[in-house]
Amino acid sequence: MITTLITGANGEIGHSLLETLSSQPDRKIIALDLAPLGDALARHVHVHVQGDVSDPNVVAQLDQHDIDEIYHLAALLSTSSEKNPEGAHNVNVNGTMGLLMMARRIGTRTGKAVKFLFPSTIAVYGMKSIEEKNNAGAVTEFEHLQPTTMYGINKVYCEQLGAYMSDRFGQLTDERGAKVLDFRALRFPGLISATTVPTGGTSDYAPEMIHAAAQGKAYACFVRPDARIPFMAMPDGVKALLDLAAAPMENLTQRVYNIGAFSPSAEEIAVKVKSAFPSAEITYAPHPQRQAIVDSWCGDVNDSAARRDWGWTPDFDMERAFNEYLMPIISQVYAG
Ligand code: AKB
Repeated sequence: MITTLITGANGEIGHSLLETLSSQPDRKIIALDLAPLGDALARHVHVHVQGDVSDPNVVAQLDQHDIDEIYHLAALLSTSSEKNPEGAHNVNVNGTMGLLMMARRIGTRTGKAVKFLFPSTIAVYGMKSIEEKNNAGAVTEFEHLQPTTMYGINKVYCEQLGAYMSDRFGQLTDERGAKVLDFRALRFPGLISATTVPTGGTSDYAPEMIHAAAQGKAYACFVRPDARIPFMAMPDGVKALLDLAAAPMENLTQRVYNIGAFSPSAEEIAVKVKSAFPSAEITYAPHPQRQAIVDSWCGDVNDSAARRDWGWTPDFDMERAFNEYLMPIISQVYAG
């Protein structure tokens, strides 16, 4: 039996991950979220803790379980974090630190390394100008790490915190010399789900545009037509988390991995949306702050380390994401 904790279980990735994990045998799932879980999610979960990940009382409740792996998805996304930087720091940094300490305690108690899967983001990159962004091309994990947002700063720090705790602190303080914490991070692009719409992110214009068109609603895109960042279909995001979790430790040459799928401009997304929904009404009303955030993120990622170390390859390029995942499912969602 594998005991798995999912924080932020009610969020977009949480929904898809829970559905996928629940079909696997011998899994005890503990879900943490601020909000109650809907009936559809609750039936996949063995223990539901409702509360804030940065609350020590909540962590104390979770600590009672001998957890084998943690998918720490709870976070304030980029636009929400700009509006509430202190709250973002509390959830994104203090919440992560509390869970890392808990993982270390559990690993020490059980004598087994707790796997800690951390979704990081392309928000860790910080391009100073469009020229720098265009010249950078597909960035590796180690360049342009000067984020301009609270969220990006929180995430790049927690990547390093997790790596440090895992490589040094986790081992040195365990009397048996055993490894007690196994931290692994993925830098996610903007994720697009057919069944849920994100809130509080800055890559939200792509899913918002698609879901608006599917409902016959007009959409004013909050970035310029030429804005370009990497995106990925949600099933590939979940696959990446599970594949990284399953990779043998000895194959991993780094703690943090880029993963890529496709990198369209907002206009290229709009063209695809209009070909699927010919009556879609899409206009552009760039929001200065949100546009600046998207301009600061990379236009593409180099994910060759993930491909080499744990066999990462996306199932969905843009064509397949639209034709075989988004369009068939989204039409059903709104028809229902
Ligand atoms: C956001 O827009 O904040 C997120 C992200 C790219 O990490 N979707």
